Amino acid sequence: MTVTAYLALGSNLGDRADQLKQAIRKLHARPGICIKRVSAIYETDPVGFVEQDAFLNMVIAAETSLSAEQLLQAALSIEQELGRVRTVRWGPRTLDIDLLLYGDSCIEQEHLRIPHPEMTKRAFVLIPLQDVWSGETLPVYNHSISHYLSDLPQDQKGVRKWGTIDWETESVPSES
Ligand code: PH2
Ligand code: MG
Ligand code: MG
Repeated sequence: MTVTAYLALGSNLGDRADQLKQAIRKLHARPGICIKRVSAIYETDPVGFVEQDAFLNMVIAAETSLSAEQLLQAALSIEQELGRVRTVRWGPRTLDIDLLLYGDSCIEQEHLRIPHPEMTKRAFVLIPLQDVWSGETLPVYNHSISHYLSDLPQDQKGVRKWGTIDWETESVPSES
């Protein structure tokens, strides 16, 4: 049995676009994870801890035979492989991978909450999610993406299209 999961990627330290690309390639290379759709890349003003550089954010849709917990572990280990060091909460990071949706599951565990509890408040998630979302209302939340976007104050948008990523055809950066 496979499930469609949606993951949010973000980076604001180092070679941001390359780290996003490597993250997608590493996810796709894992057994049980198949990347189906990727959004455009957006440059976004930092939210929360604002004294940091702009992020690149995107959202990907993956088909997976992994459990949500296994998918989370895969995401965390890829964050580590790409040099993530956790210092300031919400602070600068080479790569952040957040699980947004896992089919229409609702999961409430200490380290794993799905749907992501903040996703409908963040334009840097909702705008790229629109690129890859094929449904109508979001599971559990039960409203459309545009409903939540129109609820956000204008000054919280701060999301500009930056480019697109060609993760399938470019060669894998060497890992020596
Ligand atoms: N991630 C955060 C905190 N703030 N701001 C933007 N623009 N993009 C992010 O991915 C982001 C953030 C915590 O994960
Ligand atoms: Mg995050
Ligand atoms: Mg995270």
